[in-house]
Amino acid sequence: MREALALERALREANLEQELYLLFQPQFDLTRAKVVSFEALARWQSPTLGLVRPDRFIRAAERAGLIQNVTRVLFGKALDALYLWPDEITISFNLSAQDLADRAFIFSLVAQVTAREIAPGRLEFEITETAVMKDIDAARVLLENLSALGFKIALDDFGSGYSSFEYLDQLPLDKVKIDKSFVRKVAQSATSREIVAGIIKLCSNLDLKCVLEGVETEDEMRTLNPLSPKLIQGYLFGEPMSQRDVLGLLLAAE
Ligand code: G
Ligand code: G
Ligand code: G
Ligand code: MN
Ligand code: NA
Repeated sequence: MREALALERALREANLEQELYLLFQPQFDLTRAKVVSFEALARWQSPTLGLVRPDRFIRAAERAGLIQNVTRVLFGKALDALYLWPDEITISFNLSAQDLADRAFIFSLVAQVTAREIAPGRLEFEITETAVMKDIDAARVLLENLSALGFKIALDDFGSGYSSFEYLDQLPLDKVKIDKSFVRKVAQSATSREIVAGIIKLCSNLDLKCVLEGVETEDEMRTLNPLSPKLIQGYLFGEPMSQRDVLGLLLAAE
């Protein structure tokens, strides 16, 4: 509790523009053998607390009523990064439950994209089931608006928590990201293997892209290969990296 309050206080006093930054993790297309996208992953370098991970400070920001400031700053940085990437490379940006609950706020992000003349199709919003669960009708309408504008929508952490197939049916999704806990279990469990194979097949039938998250080793990749995955995000293909490293990687791939 004390720690949580300390976190909120440090966040209130933070210079967000200076202390927040993004790392970018590649999504690799196995069939084309190249990186096609990066997920933006937030970091907070606090002068008092050191490096804080997003699973701690995003929730703290929500409690402190600061999440919109945090998201606005991060989104600006995501657009800065994207601006320097080749047109065919896209970026995924995570939205929190509170971000998604405020329609006007989401449209202020859209306005940032429009003002900078960035094609909406280069941006994918990652949402989680917990974020849409509270009011699925409101979430659906908002996501349909974003989708109609050309933005892509990905359902994150699929298979964990309160996963429901209803979301696949109700939401205008472009992509499903299979939670890394599944990839971890595939080597040990025939059941997990069948579940992952089933989700990949289902996505294919529904015309949804499907990303396997958290692939760390060649061994895991060998176990996964028979399931014909197309998109991978995991340490084996690249850890979250700085914009400088992204640009180096993209240049080397040309
Ligand atoms: O990169 P890392 O493993 O520390 O990320 C932990 C969690 O934080 C992930 O579930 C990710 O979705 C979330 N996260 C990372 N960056 C952001 C962000 O910019 N906004 C929000 N809302 N969540 C983020
Ligand atoms: O597109 P325009 O002619 O307004 O760009 C003017 C200058 O500002 C260009 O040199 C361009 O590099 C820079 N610029 C415009 N928008 C962005 C952006 O979103 N991110 C970054 N990093 N630079 C931008
Ligand atoms: O938003 P989401 O929860 O999907 O964020 C992805 C998280 O997973 C990030 O925090 C990222 O650092 C982490 N991650 C990405 N690839 C791997 C991996 O191969 N192994 C593990 N353990 N974590 C990963
Ligand atoms: Mn994510
Ligand atoms: Na995930």
